Order: sequence, then C-alpha cells, then structure tokens
Amino acid sequence: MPRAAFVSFIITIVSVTSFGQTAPTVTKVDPPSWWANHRVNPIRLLIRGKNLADAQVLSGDPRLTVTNLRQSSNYLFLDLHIGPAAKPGKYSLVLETKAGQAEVPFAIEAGLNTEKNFQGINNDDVIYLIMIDRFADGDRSNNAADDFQNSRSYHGGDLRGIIDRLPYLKELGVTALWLTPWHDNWNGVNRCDKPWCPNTYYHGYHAIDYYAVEDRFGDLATLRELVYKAHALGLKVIQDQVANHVGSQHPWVQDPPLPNWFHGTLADHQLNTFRNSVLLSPHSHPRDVRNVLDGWFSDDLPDMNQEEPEVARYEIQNALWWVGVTGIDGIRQDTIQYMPRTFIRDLSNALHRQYPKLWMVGEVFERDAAHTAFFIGGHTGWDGIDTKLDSVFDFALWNTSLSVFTNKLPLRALRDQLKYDALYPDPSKLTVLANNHDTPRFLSLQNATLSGAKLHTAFILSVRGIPQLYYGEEIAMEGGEDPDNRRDFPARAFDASGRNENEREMFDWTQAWIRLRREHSALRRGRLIDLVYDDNVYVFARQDGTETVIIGINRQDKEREVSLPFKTLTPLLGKIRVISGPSVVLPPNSAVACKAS
Ligand SMILES: [Ca+2]
Ligand SMILES: [Ca+2]
Ligand SMILES: [Ca+2]
Repeated sequence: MPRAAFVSFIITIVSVTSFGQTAPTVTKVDPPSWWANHRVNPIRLLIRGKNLADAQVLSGDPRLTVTNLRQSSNYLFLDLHIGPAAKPGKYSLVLETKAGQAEVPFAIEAGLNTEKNFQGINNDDVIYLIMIDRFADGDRSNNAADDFQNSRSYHGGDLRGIIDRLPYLKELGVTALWLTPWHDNWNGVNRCDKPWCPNTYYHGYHAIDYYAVEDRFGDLATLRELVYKAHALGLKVIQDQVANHVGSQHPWVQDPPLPNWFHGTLADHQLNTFRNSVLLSPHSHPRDVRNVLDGWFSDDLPDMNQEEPEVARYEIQNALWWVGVTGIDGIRQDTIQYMPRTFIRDLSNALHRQYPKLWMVGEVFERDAAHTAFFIGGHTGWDGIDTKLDSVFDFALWNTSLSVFTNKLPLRALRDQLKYDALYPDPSKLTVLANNHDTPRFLSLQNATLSGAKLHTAFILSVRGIPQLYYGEEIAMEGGEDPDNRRDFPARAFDASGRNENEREMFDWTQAWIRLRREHSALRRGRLIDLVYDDNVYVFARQDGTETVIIGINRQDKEREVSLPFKTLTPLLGKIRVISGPSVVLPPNSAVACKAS
C-alpha cells in the first residue's frame, strides 16, 4: 500500500472505532531506530504506553515485519524483522486495538563508516577520563539554576565544552576520551538532612532513559558531532555504560515492564553487601553470590535482572545502538562484576560480532589481581565461563603505585605487584589507571608531593598495558574524596599562558612522557623486563622487535648509579648520565628513559 493511502486508511479507522474502551497510546519505543543488515535481526522492541493489552501491531511496509508479541496494559514487546532492502528513513508501525490505533514511530539508520568509527582501543592509545559536568562549559543555555559552589550540583560542563577543548587534548597527546555517562538522568535536586544533601545526578550514573542524552550536557546531534570531530583529530571516544542499575526516578521503577525486570522493588529489595570476593571463590554459598549479583548498589539504584532474557536482550541492543548511532570506539562498563558472568560474555560477544575491533573495559574495582584476572576475557574460569571481556582496570597496580610514590611502600613493591601478571592470559591488555573519579587525587593523598606525582605519571605511561589518565591531574589538580576529586577544570589552564608554575611543570612532564610513548613502539607493545629493584630504585626495560627502552625511577634525594646489561645507552628523556661499563647515573627524585643496544 502506498504510504499516503496507508495513512488515510489509519485515520479512517481511528475516526470510526469507539466502543467505550479507551484508545491505546504510545509514549516510548526502545530502540527508536536500527539498521538493515545488522547481525541482530530481528530486534526486540519494547513499547511503553497505555491500553496495550489486546493490541496488534501492523507494519505498513513489507520490509518490516512483526512477530512474537508479549504484552501487558502498559508494555508491549515484539520482534521486528528488518528486511535487507529496508532503506534509511522513517517508518511507522501501527498499534491497533478494538478501541483505536496509535502510531509506533521507528527509523532505519544509515550505517556509519566502519573505517573511521568503531576502531577499538589498543596499546597505542592513552585514555583520558573526563567528567562531563566538570570539564568545560561550552553552552550556558543548558545549565541548571543550581548552586555552582555546591560540589554535588550540576556545574555546567557539557558536550559542547569538550568539542571546544579537543585541541587542548590533542596538544596534551592523549588519544582516547572516556566520558562519564551521558544517559539522561533526573534533573531534580535530592533533599535530605544528611551531609550529602542537597545533591544531584551531575555524574550521570542514575539513568532514567537508556536511549536519551542528558539535556544538561546537550543532545544526540551534539554527541554525534563530538565523536565526528574527535575522530577527525585522531581521538577515539569511549562511552561509560551502566547496565547494572538505573536511577530510581526511571519510569520502570514504579511500573516495571515485567515483574522480574528488577531484583526486588523500591520498597522491598536487598542491598549489596559488597562482599565481592564471593564472586571469585569457587566455595561461596549461593546465597552470598546472589546478594552481590542481585543486591542494589544503593537504595536509589534499582538493580536490573540480566537473567531475565528480555532484560539481557534490551541491554545488549542498547549497547549496540549507542555504538551504531555515534561511532564510538569503546565502552567502559560500570560495576561490571555485579552482573552475571554469562551476561558479560553475551554482551562482549554481541559487540564483537557486529564491530570486531570494538573494545570494552570492565570496572572490577578490586586491589587483588587474582580477582580482576578472573574477569578479563581470554581464559576460562572455574565456572566454565570466558567473559570475552577485552580489558579490566589494573586497580592493584594503581594502588601500589600510589603507595610507592607517596613513600608508603618501597619501590620494589611495583615489581612485586607486576609479578602477578602471571595470572593474566595477556597482561598487556590491562587498562592501567593513574586515577579516576571515585578516588582522591594523587596530590591530596597523605605525603603527596609534585615530584611523587610526576614519578607516578611516568610509571603509568611506561609500564605494560593501556594507560588511563584522569582529567586535571596533568595540571596537578588536588581534591580529596568524592566529590572533592571532581572539581571544575580551571578554564584558564586550557591555555599554556594561563598555567601557574606547578601546572606548567606537570603538564609539560605528562606531555613529554606521552610523546615518548608515542615515539617508541617498545613502550607501547614491548615485553617488560625487570633490571634493578630495591627500596628506592626500579629500572626496567620495554623491548620489542625493533628496540629496547630502559626506564629508570629513583625516589631518593640523591643520585644513584646502576649498571645495566647492555653495550651502549643513549638518553631519551631526563637528565641521565651514561658512564662506560655501561652504567647510568639516575638523577635524584626522577624518572628517566634511555635507549639500549
Ligand atoms: Ca553548559
Ligand atoms: Ca536530565
Ligand atoms: Ca546486579
């Protein structure tokens, strides 16, 4: 039927059907669009509305067909088969009951260029974590009328601000941006009589719509512009996804699509006790495991039930949708260990099937390498599951490095932690965080000095794995526990002329070590070889097929001479003196690099 005739047919039906029942309405369609010739076909649509219980859904276009309805009064699931010849554009399905009809808007998207998008993250990258609300305010029209002095209010940062500051990030030398969640969150202000009130969801971890961009940050068009312009500059983009839970203001919470959509209800749920090690141990009681998987992260973070197939399907499609519509290169998956390992595997597989290079890193916030190693993909755990997860954060090495460079542990502790790389199928796949938005900034740790911060940064940028920096640490920002660690990036410091002495020293240092990494393949991909380690010195090599780069870190206030098993040494970075032998003199309180042959 031609589209015009089909529309007039609908209008005719609407005008003549009225039997005292109320006509159906449609308020939400998830996903709102998809692709022809996608690996996921049919897709499962979730429609929210009213009076849907007896609805039929008709497609006016033979290229789209509908099967397998499952419904209640307010929700309707259906399979939508998309024919290979479906062209990009708007399509409508018609939802029909005896009482009337409603339109189900839907679109077929044009696929993005697969050579410029979906490139994944690898050892050539340096990741930079940005908290969107706190980085740069590029559009004052979307700001809340909040108190910018309150550290738990929205502060105005947005996607336009990041677009405006892409040249700064390029100058620093990072190659991938991890942005905190851009899902739409509730705009209201929580009030209570506790010290953490009033507060807002400026951080983005309380989604009320998995398919919408936070209005305080911008819109989908601006997000797509950001990814496009970042890619044009050689910067990749990583989305922060949160499949474990939603915000308590999500419409599902009062009216779930299925009775088992969540683990429990707002009024009746268990809280996660965070006894995370029960996930690793083969000897745990199932009750304890269920608590960590099903318990709510907090009373206002309803926990999604990925063991319900409709939930798993919804979330896997949602992850794929964001990749497809924006062109992002990677995903950081929040609190990943609180979801079943079978779900992590199924999500990883679905992403890789459609986008072979796409990369996902899971937040397994544990300082025990045995625990994080259990969750990375590439090997099968005692439960018979390989999560296929591309990367996990190396919280164990991060924690050790913070302690070492604030003089709480000897330098040899770095080597002693790195020996547990034996637990990983491929330790080069680890994401090595310098810090993140959940922990105090380096310079606010007890005993922290600028010199220590520089050594920590140099180590993170030269050890095996994929380094990840936290916004502001490159200009020596301070900040204690959350939310103090999320202060606004000072706009003056985006320009070199606006930086004070410490800011300039830290920026130049960070930039120099990123450049060194970019210029030497051994630092990105070479094997790590321990050379000298004791209380105050750690010297290691990174070696690949083309070169050997030596990194020397000396924490003492005096020079230190070390002899190395190489014929010649050539300085690359830092005030290093080479003596025949050969040996090198490491300057006090410094990290240096040289090339060996
Ligand atoms: Ca703004
Ligand atoms: Ca919002
Ligand atoms: Ca969970």
